[in-house]
Amino acid sequence: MPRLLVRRPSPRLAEGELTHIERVPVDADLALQQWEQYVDVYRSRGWEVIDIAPADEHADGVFVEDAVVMFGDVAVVTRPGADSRRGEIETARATLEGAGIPYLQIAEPGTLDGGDVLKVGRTVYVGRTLRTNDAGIAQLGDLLSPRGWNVVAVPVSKVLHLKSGVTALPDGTIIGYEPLVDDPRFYPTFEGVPEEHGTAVVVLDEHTVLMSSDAPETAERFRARGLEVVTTPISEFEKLEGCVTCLSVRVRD
Ligand code: CIR
Repeated sequence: MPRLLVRRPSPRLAEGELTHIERVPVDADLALQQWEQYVDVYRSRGWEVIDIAPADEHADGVFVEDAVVMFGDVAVVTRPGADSRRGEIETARATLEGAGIPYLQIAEPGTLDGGDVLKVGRTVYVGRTLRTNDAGIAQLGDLLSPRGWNVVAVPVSKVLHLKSGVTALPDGTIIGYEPLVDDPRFYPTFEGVPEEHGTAVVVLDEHTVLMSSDAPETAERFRARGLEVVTTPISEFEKLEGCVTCLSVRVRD
């Protein structure tokens, strides 16, 4: 059974980091409701949900993808690039230990946010951003090459994380909203989408993707390709530069 690691939003969510967008008020109750709906999408499809211990002192702790990335059945625990987020990894590590998931660790001076990591087959694109530095990318390469993964660094300057700009469909097509992508030529199969919030999809299975309900035209386009598209509202997280990928870590069988 696939497993999903999540962490409930902190009551301080509205104080989360912002880099590329203006701060607007966040509705904490609505955020909690949206988070519960997001988790239910997976639960109703048979995923086992594992809660990482709350870390309410970390406003951005709900964005667990930044702390842990899965590579097959091994996890990499990151060293988040923002000082305010570095403490999130302790509880994440404890959860991995409790769940019996082996992990590797990014260490100083490396920094890496999981939002900068996009896996397509055995290729691992890693965004070089304000959060992920060259040492972090080099360490990831050293950890993963012996395990058969090919790490490719890509420039990202217009959005917070690589996956704020591009993600991949089940067939490996890389999709992105072009105004937010530094250079689509880095990706062998790039296809543009018409909406900013249409850039992020989570592959639920070979035929199904999960995406924000704020990109209806993009959802229609994916349906026209024969995909099942599940949408969920995540407006309160989008106000903090979060997207549909970053609210969970997917541990697949
Ligand atoms: C941050 O700036 O770290 C949070 N406000 C948003 C993190 C979103 N994470 C992601 O896209 N992987």
